[in-house]
Amino acid sequence: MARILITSAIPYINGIKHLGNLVGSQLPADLFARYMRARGHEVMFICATDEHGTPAELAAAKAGKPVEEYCAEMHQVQADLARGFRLSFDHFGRSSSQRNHRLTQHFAGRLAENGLIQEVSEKQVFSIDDNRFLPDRYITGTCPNCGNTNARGDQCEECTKQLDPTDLINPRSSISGSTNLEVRETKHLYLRQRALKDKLETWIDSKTDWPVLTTSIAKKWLNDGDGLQDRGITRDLYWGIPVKKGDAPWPGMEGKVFYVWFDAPIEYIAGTAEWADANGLDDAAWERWWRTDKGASDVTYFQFMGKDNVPFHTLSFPATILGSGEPWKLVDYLKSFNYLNYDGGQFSTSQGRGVFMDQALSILPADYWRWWLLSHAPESSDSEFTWENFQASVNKDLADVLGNLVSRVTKFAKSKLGETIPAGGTFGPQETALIADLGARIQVYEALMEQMEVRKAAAELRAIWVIGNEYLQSAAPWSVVKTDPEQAQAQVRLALNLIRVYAILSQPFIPDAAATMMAAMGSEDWSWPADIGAAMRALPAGAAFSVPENLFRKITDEERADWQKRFSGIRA
Ligand code: B3M
Ligand code: ZN
Repeated sequence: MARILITSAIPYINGIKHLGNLVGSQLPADLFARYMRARGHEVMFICATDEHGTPAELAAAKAGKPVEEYCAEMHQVQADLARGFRLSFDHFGRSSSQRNHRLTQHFAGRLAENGLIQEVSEKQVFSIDDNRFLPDRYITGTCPNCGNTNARGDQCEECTKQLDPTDLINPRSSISGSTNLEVRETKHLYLRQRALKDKLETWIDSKTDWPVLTTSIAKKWLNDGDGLQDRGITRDLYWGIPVKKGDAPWPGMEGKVFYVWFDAPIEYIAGTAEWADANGLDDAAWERWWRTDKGASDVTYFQFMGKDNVPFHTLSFPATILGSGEPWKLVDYLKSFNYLNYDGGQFSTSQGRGVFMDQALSILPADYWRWWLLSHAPESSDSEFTWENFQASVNKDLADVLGNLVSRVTKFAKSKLGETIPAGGTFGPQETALIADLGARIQVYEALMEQMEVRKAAAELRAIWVIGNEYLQSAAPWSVVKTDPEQAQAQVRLALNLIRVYAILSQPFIPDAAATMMAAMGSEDWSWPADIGAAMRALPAGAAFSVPENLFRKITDEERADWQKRFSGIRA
């Protein structure tokens, strides 16, 4: 049994996430966490809301609420939606927690002791009309790297380059749109990433098994232009973690807060500490996941995120960890995703374009979305959500292939052989062949799940469902029952066992349907079918089973057209 730490990029607090956000981090992380638990490993799966910085302040101002109140409310909304999508976090924390305050201040203190913090008196953009500094997202302009005219002061989302507000061409205030800006002097802390370049490079070079998408982005920014840049880690903002050196005040930095991207990844650690607190456990309980001197040396750590988050996780956060000089766990494997597009354009939170998590659950249960999103995860390239494709996948994969098998088998068994697992007959060559085929395919499925090849794993799972249908089609117990009732009993017994095995294999993708299938088979035995021959004989003859409610319904053409229209515009 291995110990597996999994974190998903923590979603910004500013509003409900769209399906593109979901499939880029939280959902595949959940798939992996569920699979690893199903294999009997000890899993710690952490996510949180990212509550600081300009996104939070801007959204709270727009909602007309104090930022603390806005964050508390939105955290609850996001936590409820996560539950709705069956995201199985061990803890869903808040980056504004006291745990994160203390840890962030601790890391800053350590970095300062190690000579890796520089106090810089620098020029920042000040908006005369807004009467304030414009850090990060408070400023918009043209990216000097790729020409995107809507780049924000901290990063260009088009080309992923990390930026400083003063890098932008034709800058304007994100609050008022004003271009009446001037540059003023203010003091800030810089993390001396340059001094850590060699360490970072050696570490990244050691990650030979990382996906190309991840390492290419990391290398690009490591060697960009004149190399890795030192980064400002403080801001002139009200909302955030006050700048302190550990527990001590930081002279000259009064009234300033840490930059959101400095404290956000530290929340992965703080979130685990919040988990311990919430469960009445001591510090040792979370430290054994994070401190290699306190038990974490046998932990394997996986991160999941969209590609725009990769530079922060391959350079900035590791710089914090390495620079601390303390034995904190570094990521072992970083799985990143491209973008999911929406019906001929982009999903966009700022423009309200696409389908958002609350809207999705209001029209169909979580499993329908989980299946489509995961089976179309934007891995090797961007992918696109269209309503036609969604309808086709749900109707074919879920309703025709899996749902139909379950309902056909259980209904036939009940009407012809009664409501218990039939005892008669023995498995013949056809059954033996199916079991062998299943065993081979399950091995492929396991390998793909372990490699986090999400789309390919979904395709393999679907293939596993298909061979069950093919078996039924050719075995045809509904005909055999007339001539050889014993043989029909063996066939049905096999098919009912198959439903249980499908529940176990499918659970990471479609947990609700899997639970329904398992309950219908009258079993609670979720143990992984490592020995498929035994697993296909697991249900005791004579035990009761039931016919489940229809597992999946089909999406009609009218519904598809209706939703397409309803979600074509811009969310109010
Ligand atoms: N909140 C960006 C995002 O939601 C950011 C991720 C933080 S991960 C530490 O895409
Ligand atoms: Zn750019």
